[in-house]
Amino acid sequence: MKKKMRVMTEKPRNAETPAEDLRSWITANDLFFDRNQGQIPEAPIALDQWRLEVTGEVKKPLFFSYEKILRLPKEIVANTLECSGNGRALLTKKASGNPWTIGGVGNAVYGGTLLRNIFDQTELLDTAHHVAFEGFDESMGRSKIKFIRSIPLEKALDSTLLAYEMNGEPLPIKHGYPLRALALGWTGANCVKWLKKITVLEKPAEGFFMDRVYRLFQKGEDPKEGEIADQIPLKSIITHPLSSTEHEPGRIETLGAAYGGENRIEKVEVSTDNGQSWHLGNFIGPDEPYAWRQWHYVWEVTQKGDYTIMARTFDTEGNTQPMNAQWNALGYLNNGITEHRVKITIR
Ligand SMILES: Nc1nc2c(c(=O)[nH]1)N[C@H]1C(S)=C(S)[C@@H](COP(=O)(O)O)O[C@H]1N2
Ligand SMILES: [Mo]
Repeated sequence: MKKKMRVMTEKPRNAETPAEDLRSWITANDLFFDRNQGQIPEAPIALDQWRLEVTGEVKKPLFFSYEKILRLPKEIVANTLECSGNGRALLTKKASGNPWTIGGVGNAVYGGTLLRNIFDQTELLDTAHHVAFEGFDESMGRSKIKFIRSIPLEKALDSTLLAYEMNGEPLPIKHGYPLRALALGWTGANCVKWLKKITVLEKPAEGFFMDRVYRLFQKGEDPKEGEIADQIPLKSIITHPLSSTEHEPGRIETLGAAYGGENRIEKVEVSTDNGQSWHLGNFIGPDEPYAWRQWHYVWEVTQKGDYTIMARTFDTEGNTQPMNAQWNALGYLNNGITEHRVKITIR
């Protein structure tokens, strides 16, 4: 199945899900996008050797065995995970990084325990403000820079899952076996895989993966001054028809997905005339917090010619997507309507 993925780099492995495989509410584990800064562990770590360390601004540092994690209250949560760089290749002005089109996103049902259940077993000190996660994956280059990321304590206590299952299977190796963090509704970089250590901090973690990347800044600006990419922005993708395809006149089933991180999706509108008129799409499939909504719109087309299809979504607070993405040096969070349009021919 791996063959179907669009591989951008093999070492480290970065590959996107083909658009046609984004038409299902659940993205199958084998088809779920791969995003790695370092090496995917070659073999699953022996569970009796694995430990999760919890340390830092806590009254009592803790160690959890896998067994002990399984004994904590279980939660099953649908979550759409997107890489901050998804859509980068669709930007009209080039930005550096992997050339994701729309397939750096997927939706899965994760089983695990809420991070707050871990902290229930110790006491957070008054100085606790951020929570850092460290994986046991090894970096690729000689740099040996560890993938360490932190999130604010509020997010950690409110809606962060430690996941050990993905779509009914043990978390696959490439997605973080045996345990990963999932800051629900936030971009992938906030969701550390192969978790081994959680450190409660006074201030955000520092280092390459906090300060140089996953921040929004312009060329020439200090990355560290840029805002951290946290929540997944409001966005819609079109998964059928695909760009540069030819179709016959008649009924065309327009398909796509809309998502917005922590925000709930209210409606989707579709345009088949390059944004001049908009029609309400219909939702299909489940409606769960943090998960995308699949939609369709049946388009009756009689005239031959070239068409530009666009989609835009609105959340329950009335927010919508920008017509054009807000460009930044590393091309993060592209949710522009124009950038995600699809051009087809009716012949
Ligand atoms: N330990 C570790 N966790 C990590 C990464 C990594 O390189 N190492 N990459 C992050 C990024 S940038 C993304 S987008 C997601 C991708 O998760 P997935 O491989 O399950 O799709 O994992 C995140 N967690
Ligand atoms: Mo990412």
